[in-house]
Amino acid sequence: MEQRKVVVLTGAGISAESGVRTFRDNGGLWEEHRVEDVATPEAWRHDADMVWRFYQARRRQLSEVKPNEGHLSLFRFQSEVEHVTLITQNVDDLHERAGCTDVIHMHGELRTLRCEFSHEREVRMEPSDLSDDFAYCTCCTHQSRMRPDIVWFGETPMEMTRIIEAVESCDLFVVVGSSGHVYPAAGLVNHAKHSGAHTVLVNLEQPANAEAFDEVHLGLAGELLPTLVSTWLKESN
Ligand code: BV8
Repeated sequence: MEQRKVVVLTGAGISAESGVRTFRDNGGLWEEHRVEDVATPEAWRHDADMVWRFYQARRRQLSEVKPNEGHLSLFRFQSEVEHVTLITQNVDDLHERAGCTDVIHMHGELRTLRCEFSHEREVRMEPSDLSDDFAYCTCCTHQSRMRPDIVWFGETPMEMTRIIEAVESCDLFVVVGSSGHVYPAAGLVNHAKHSGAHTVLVNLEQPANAEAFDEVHLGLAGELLPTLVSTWLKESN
């Protein structure tokens, strides 16, 4: 039997049990900041220092958190089934640290910074890169300031062509830990359904786009995913 093609899309909820704050839960990241004050190009133009400090604090936090059972279950899934495309809205590196490869970070990454002049990106996680002072590129003759390598509101998500291709050709589409508020990520389930995929949601509570899913599992990703992945592995092999 031809192996199933699987796409998994994760959101902040899969990193919550690792101690990475989500966006819209109580105590979430956005509670201290209005989204439009921080995660937009306008905010960067208006008050780069404040935006920089917001992201530097989250970049420094990466060394304090580690993958949880949810990340490790998805690694097991990706390592045992040939066609698993892992797309994440998250900007942390916990999927990679759990062993996953070729992770599509559609909203960017905290590990890398982007030169404002050349738009080249490089991993910059040395201690000297993590202070509240701006970082400067190594690609230009006259060093340019670097910006967070993050997709802000109003900016185009990364690798959308590849994402749409994968979502429209998969048999199983799984979303883990997302509130379904942010587009185009929250609309990917509709592309999957339209193409005939079976759609599954694993989330702590009903998200905004719950009605789009064939199957809904409410609970903690770290508790639900180990069993669900075992079920999906049996179905796939
Ligand atoms: C774009 C930056 C054009 C990085 C982020 C009006 C209507 C509809 C759309 C729009 C509109 N006006 C503007 C838009 C577009 C806009 C948008 O969607 N706005 C929303 C707010 C209305 N989108 C954009 O601007 C995007 N760009 O549209 O460009 C385009 C379109 C198509 C093709 C080409 C071009 C850019 C969006 C990216 C913005 N950047 N982040 C950063 O700072 O981190 S978005 C931000 O929210 C994060 O990246 C995060 O990924 C994303 C979504 O949040 P979630 O991951 O879902 O997290 P959240 O806290 O919301 O939910 C967590 C969930 O987990 C909860 O449900 C909770 O119950 C659950 N949970 C918690 N703990 C657990 C758990 N589940 C399981 N286990 C647990 N333990």
